[in-house]
Amino acid sequence: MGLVLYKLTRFATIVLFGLFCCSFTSTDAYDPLDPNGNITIKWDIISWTPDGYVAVVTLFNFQQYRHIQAPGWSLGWTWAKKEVIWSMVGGQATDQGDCSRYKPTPPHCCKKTPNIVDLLPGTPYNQQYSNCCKGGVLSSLVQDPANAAASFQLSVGRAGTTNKTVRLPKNYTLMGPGPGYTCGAAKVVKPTKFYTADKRRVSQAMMTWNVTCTYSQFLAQTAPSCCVSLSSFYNDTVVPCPICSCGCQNNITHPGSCVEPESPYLASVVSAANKNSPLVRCTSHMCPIRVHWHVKLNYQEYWRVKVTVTNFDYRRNYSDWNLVIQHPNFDNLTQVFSFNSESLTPYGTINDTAMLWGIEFFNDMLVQSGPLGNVQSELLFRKNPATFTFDKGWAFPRRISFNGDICVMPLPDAFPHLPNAGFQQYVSLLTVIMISASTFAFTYAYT
Ligand SMILES: *[C@@H]1O[C@H](CO)[C@@H](O)[C@H](O)[C@H]1NC(C)=O
Ligand SMILES: *[C@@H]1O[C@H](CO)[C@@H](O)[C@H](O)[C@H]1NC(C)=O
Ligand SMILES: *[C@@H]1O[C@H](CO)[C@@H](O)[C@H](O)[C@H]1NC(C)=O
Ligand SMILES: *[C@@H]1O[C@H](CO)[C@@H](O)[C@H](O)[C@H]1NC(C)=O
Ligand SMILES: *[C@@H]1O[C@H](CO)[C@@H](O)[C@H](O)[C@H]1NC(C)=O
Ligand SMILES: *[C@@H]1O[C@H](CO)[C@@H](O)[C@H](O)[C@H]1NC(C)=O
Ligand SMILES: *[C@@H]1O[C@H](CO)[C@@H](O)[C@H](O)[C@H]1NC(C)=O
Ligand SMILES: *[C@@H]1O[C@H](CO)[C@@H](O)[C@H](O)[C@H]1NC(C)=O
Ligand SMILES: CC(=O)N[C@H]1CO[C@H](CO)[C@@H](O)[C@@H]1O
Repeated sequence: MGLVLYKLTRFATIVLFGLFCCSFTSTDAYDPLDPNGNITIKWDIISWTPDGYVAVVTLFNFQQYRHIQAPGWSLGWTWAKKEVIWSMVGGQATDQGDCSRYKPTPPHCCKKTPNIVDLLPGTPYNQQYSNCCKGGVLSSLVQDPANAAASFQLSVGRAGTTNKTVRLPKNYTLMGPGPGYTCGAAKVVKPTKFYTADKRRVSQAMMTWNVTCTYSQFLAQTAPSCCVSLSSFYNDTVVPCPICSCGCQNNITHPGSCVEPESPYLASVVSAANKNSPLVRCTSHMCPIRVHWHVKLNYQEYWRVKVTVTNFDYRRNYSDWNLVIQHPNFDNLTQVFSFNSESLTPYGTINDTAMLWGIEFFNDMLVQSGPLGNVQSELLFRKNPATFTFDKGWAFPRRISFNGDICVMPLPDAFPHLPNAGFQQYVSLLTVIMISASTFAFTYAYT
């Protein structure tokens, strides 16, 4: 009877865990941890010119934890009429297009579908615009709100010269830097008001429109780029990342898709021409990033976890990396020793997710694979006696993402378990039911 009940609850937990994880890997643009996350692009016409207007375009990253890393964003659109860009500051079109019919000075860009990128740091002052020139890098709202916006200014010709004759550009595209963002149609909104620094004068844009872009990992069509491994003080087993989490080693179809650390060719391959493509160390998971969660210590009122993020890519440094981790005990996170942390609470009542990121100049840069290619920190949680247990893998995270991409987890069945798990069924039955119930509540709330 006891055994049957035990098996039933165990089965239920596994099923619910399954539901739980699948509700997260769902492929639509909606992110339950960041339901309002978007990048909003705002155009403010600040003055009219004889043949068009001068506009300031600003990208705001309203996403909690997804940032845009090097080589940065690029923004494209389709002009509605025969507009040209006479000049730009704080950004540039990647392709001038055919400007042969303009003299004496050709426009900056004559393409019907211009594609704009940010300028690089160190751009001369006369080509800068406020918030520009960061090489297209945009921080996330939680990690660095001051650097979550970028702007450039452009002077548009052959366009309307009143708010009745201007046609809004269509078909906005945003790369960040890869695919994944879809942009909606531009919408005219109330003109932006600009205040002087002393707030004693306000001016306003001639006309303003907004475009909202949202991210979907499905559209990005990237293979997973990160996986999770687990261990604990109470069981010697180290549960590795699932095999082929991010792809399989395949010498036949992809020779050279990874490199062995002892390989005599390592140095030459790493410095080879194609520096932008990843080059991962050969592992069974083939991921560029592995997050290891080790349940380290058990105190009377607290317990302690060590989190290590390892970079297996020989060609890539991750600046301003971030982790988002979900575990029910994050409502009582007491101390994070060497990362920054902030709780992400999309639903006020469920406080189970935290964002962790590096400390500036200390470990905000996760350098390329090698002896220094990792960052680590310990987390101290206060136990809530009603829910705390080492049983049934409770101490392990429910979900982890690195830089906004979900990491592949081992199956709950493989989690290290207490040596005498089978004999604790009566003691832990209530706990199991509570976990199942709360898991169910999460599943319900998040789908
Ligand atoms: C974009 O994000 C902002 C800030 O979170 C939010 O106010 C706005 O409603 C969002 N826009 C859309 C279309 O979701
Ligand atoms: C255009 O300007 C007029 C007068 O300032 C204003 O009433 C109208 O709402 C504006 N239209 C748009 C689309 O901004
Ligand atoms: C917008 O882009 C889509 C796909 O690239 C294309 O089919 C469509 O014709 C474009 N619309 C305009 C107005 O350019
Ligand atoms: C337009 O975008 C700006 C800046 O992102 C935002 O403050 C404003 O609320 C947006 N307006 C609408 C109607 O979404
Ligand atoms: C790939 O090649 C290396 C070296 O030639 C070999 O050690 C390794 O076992 C091979 N891996 C597979 C999956 O065949
Ligand atoms: C990564 O950073 C280290 C230390 O700052 C630097 O030596 C190395 O060249 C960088 N590697 C890449 C691929 O950018
Ligand atoms: C969530 O938990 C963290 C860590 O204990 C705490 O700092 C934060 O205030 C909590 N947030 C809410 C909305 O309860
Ligand atoms: C440790 O956990 C593994 C499951 O990952 C299990 O197979 C093994 O029996 C456990 N070890 C002990 C000593 O119970
Ligand atoms: C033991 C303990 O501190 N429990 C607290 C955990 O967090 C929840 C919600 O923040 C509190 O209600 C508990 O008292």
